[in-house]
Amino acid sequence: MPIFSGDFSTPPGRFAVVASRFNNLVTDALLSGCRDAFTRHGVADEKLDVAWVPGSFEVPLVARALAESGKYSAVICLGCIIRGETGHYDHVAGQTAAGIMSASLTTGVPVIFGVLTTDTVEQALNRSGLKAGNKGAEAAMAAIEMVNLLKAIQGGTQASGSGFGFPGTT
Ligand code: INI
Repeated sequence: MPIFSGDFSTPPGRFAVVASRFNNLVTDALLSGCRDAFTRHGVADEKLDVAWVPGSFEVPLVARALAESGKYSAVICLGCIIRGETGHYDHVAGQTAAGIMSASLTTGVPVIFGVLTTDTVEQALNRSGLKAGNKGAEAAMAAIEMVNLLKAIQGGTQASGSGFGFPGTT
């Protein structure tokens, strides 16, 4: 019985990051953690492209465009949505999560959810490099694992006509 798993060896291809400028004190730190995790796993900065969007709500459209371009092994989405006094948070958080999942399923490219959804600024800061780790670094690790898992499932071959191929490896 084959058991597939993705390891954390240096993955093939290029990676794209979509980062939201809203709450950029936090998202700058998420991007920094993401880059650092990639670098330490053999993905140099030259293999990372970054696209900035105004807010998390705009992330899914750009993530999908990047995934559809066929240039990237995975797309990492970084954002920070902090609950306010109105229902705005629920709409932005819900649609951002749904849009990111949709971008992944419609393209077949791993599109990783590195968007913080917190009740307070303190919780967001703690998850972007303070007491509770760095969600951007976690997102990079999830991307590496997913790319290597899909590669293992495909037996390391390029799947024609699907987003599961690994750009730059054939
Ligand atoms: N965008 C965020 O990324 N985080 C937030 O906390 C946030 N809040 O609270 O409003 C937010 N709003 C902007 C939204 O993502 C869009 O950019 C805007 O609505 C324009 O479409």
